[in-house]
Amino acid sequence: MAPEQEPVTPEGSYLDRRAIIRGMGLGFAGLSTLGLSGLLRGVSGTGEAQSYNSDTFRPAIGDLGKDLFPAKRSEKYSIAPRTLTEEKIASVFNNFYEFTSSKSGVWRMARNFKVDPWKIEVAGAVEKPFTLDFEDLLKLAPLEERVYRFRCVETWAMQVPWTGYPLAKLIDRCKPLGKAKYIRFVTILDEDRLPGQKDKQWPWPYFEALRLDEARHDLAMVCVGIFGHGLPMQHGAPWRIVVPWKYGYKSPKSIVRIEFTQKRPGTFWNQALPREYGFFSNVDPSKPHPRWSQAMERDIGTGRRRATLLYNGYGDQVAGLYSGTEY
Ligand SMILES: Nc1nc2c(c(=O)[nH]1)N[C@H]1C(S)=C(S)[C@@H](COP(=O)(O)O)O[C@H]1N2
Ligand SMILES: [Mo]
Repeated sequence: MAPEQEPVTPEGSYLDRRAIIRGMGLGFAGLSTLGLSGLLRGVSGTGEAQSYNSDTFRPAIGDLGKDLFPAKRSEKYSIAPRTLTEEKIASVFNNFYEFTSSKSGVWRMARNFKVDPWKIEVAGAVEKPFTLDFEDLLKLAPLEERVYRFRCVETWAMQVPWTGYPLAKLIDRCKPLGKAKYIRFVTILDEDRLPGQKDKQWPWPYFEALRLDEARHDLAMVCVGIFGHGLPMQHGAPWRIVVPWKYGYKSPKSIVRIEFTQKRPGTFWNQALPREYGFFSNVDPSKPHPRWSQAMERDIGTGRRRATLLYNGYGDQVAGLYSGTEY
């Protein structure tokens, strides 16, 4: 099958016909047949005039913490022999259902979203619940840049430089009690500003969770930037989680609440489509999704297909988390 003929199967229900059709028209097919220039001219299918320019990836936090970017790149995490995905590709191809299920439509809808002020509540099994300002979170630990592989369950993949620090630093700041076994993330709920949340087939707000030992793994990141600057809204401003050995939906965007729990929390995609999405969701080429194979993936930058790597290539570092456990 020629690359431009291969549809992207959406994470969401196959009943979501509009997204499937749009995904086919403006997903990989759009990138390869229209070319990027088509997207740059703002080919949206909706007649909108907004077009791609430097505003497209403007940090949604504005000048806040500007002196912290770009952060020094860590040499510890190589993606060789792969190469970086270009920003102009990654910033116009997003999953952010709060805006729209159309991957090519998120950036346009998200560009004027205000993320100031932004508070983060810390609750559950902690010494003392408290609230953090985004600025406190931004300055909680030194920022570094890490280039990671990133793999969506829908089979598209990219390699991008994320800016942030280990999630373990934030967990320490939260002072979870010894009985805490999981960390839960809840993302923003604002139906007036997030039109996708009017779609009641999904259990808003978006929520995700990790086992605490997974969350404390050095690879798991608090992410406040991408491509050397603060996050633009389409990537989950003002902050998100990045967990590179799991499918992309385990990396929640635009978080407003963190909770520590003893019992395993539910997750958005598991609640929406329990037969399709589980809790651990580690990248695994041998475990097909009920609607498609996971053996291969497609790089959104090169358009090329390649074999999916177990744990997205991070097995040496993370496989030990799952030996003899419930996974
Ligand atoms: N709040 C929120 N976070 C989210 C999602 C979402 O729809 N809402 N989509 C997830 C999915 S399915 C993927 S693949 C990644 C995509 O991240 P990117 O758009 O920055 O590449 O974000 C994840 N985080
Ligand atoms: Mo995804």
